[in-house]
Amino acid sequence: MKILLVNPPSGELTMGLKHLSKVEPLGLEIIGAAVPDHQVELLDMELDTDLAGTLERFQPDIVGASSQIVQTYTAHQVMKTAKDFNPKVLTVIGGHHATLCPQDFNAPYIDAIVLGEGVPAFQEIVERRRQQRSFADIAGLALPVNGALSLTQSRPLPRSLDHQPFPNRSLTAAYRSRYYYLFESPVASIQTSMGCTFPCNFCSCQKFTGRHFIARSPELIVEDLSSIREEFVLFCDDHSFIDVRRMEKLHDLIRQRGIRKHYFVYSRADCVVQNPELFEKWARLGVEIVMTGLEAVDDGDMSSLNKRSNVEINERALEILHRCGVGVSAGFVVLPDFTEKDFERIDKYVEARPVIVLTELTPLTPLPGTDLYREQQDNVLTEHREIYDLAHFIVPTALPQEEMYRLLRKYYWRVVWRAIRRLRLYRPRYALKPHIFKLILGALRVALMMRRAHEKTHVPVPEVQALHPAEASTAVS
Ligand code: B12
Repeated sequence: MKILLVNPPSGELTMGLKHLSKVEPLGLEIIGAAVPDHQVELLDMELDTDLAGTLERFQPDIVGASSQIVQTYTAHQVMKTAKDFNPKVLTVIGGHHATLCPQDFNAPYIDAIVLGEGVPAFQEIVERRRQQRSFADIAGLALPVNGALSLTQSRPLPRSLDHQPFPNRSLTAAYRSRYYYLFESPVASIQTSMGCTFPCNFCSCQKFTGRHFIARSPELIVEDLSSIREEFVLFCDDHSFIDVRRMEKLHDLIRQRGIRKHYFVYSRADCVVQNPELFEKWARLGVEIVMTGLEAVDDGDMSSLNKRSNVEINERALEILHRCGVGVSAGFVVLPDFTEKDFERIDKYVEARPVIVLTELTPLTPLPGTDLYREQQDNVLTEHREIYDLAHFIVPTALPQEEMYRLLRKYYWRVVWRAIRRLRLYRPRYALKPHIFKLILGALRVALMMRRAHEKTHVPVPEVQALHPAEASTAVS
């Protein structure tokens, strides 16, 4: 059979990271690799929007799309276009937002919604389709039937990710030279684990796996890594370092294999503090930047997020990473009651700590499916999924929204200049990358969008959404 996998573009109203990075759709590369007996193509609509032409040329039997929240409506468009093109095409949606909020995809032109890690369910769907049999007894699906969603029996979480095939990176061969992540290009992604066991109330990743950490064996990761041609590798995990012994072993295997690459990884600050030697070793192995949610510069703000960490821990983590010669990309949550004083405090904090090369200022965003969404559901200003991009203010703020975006712009410019200064000191090779022009244009675009961002919460929600109002779903278990 012919299977077309589509990464829908993020929505037009979406701003932020989408203008500063383009990264391979790793989930779809894994899904594509899981059905090796079939002819698979991957259309990354972030870089090629010709869906109609691809359908016409390839004539697929199955169209599968992925879904982050900001892709909700474009994913609908992909599914609808495929069905309109040929009603016999089987349309399947999977991915992060479809898992947390399947009701957002309850539409007559969507045949199946895959919940959670998608490999076995997709293999079964393809096999049943080949045999022209029903999907009703495939576990872990939501099936739109006569306007309602019918859930099949739940699929137990996998114990590890070792059942997954290696991603088929040849599916994105045509795009690879255009992928970049902030100041790095070309870039490849790898997944070494999924999920996080901590209960931060704003995070949707822990909900995706019901607060379980699901790991891939170091031996398999090294095998996958050794097939990657790009020098810079982004770890697409929620918290790579949660299992310290696994990361020790992975480190040792990478060293033994003589793999020399540069890495961008995620870790909680408390994990750095508990394992300084491990981070020293990984720094020597090639970790350039550790991305960590510091979240706040005072403990009161931190505890409101159920982060189970504190400012003292952040401080010690920064010292350790500084000593290791690793840069930090620090995320801070912009709370709804912030005034300019709070932005200024974060800015001063960052200015005084040269190890922080990048800063993210993220408006508190109740992502559907999280505990925060449940708490704030009656308070959200809009259900428009395109602006649930961690860059818009979704809940009412103490200051007028226009003022909040002005402050966000003002302090983001400081972030940009500081990043340029610090990266030149820290990692001089970054300054020379040719895709820097894309980054500059992206940053200007975001700055322009932020000027009008306060108006976006009033944009009417597209009909697909209005028909199926979202309520938070529980994690798949
Ligand atoms: C790498 C990454 C990015 C990359 C882009 C990756 C890409 N090509 O789409 C960059 C850095 C550009 C990025 C940007 C953004 N991201 Co991002 N990103 C991630 C991250 C860290 C890893 C994604 C990944 O590769 N995972 C590994 C792959 C293997 O898993 P997967 O994609 O989920 O696929 C599996 C299943 O979902 C399923 N599946 C997926 N698709 C399909 C399709 C079918 C047909 C089937 C059957 C199954 C299936 O099977 C796959 C194999 O198991 C996740 C965190 C996370 N836990 O996922 C956040 C995450 C996805 N990002 C998120 C967000 C909010 C954003 C941004 C809006 C803003 C921001 N500040 O990050 C922007 C906008 C992105 C856009 N589309 O425009 C949120 C999404 C929340 C949500 N509810 O949807 C996440 C979950 C992080 C979070 N903070 O909560 N991101």
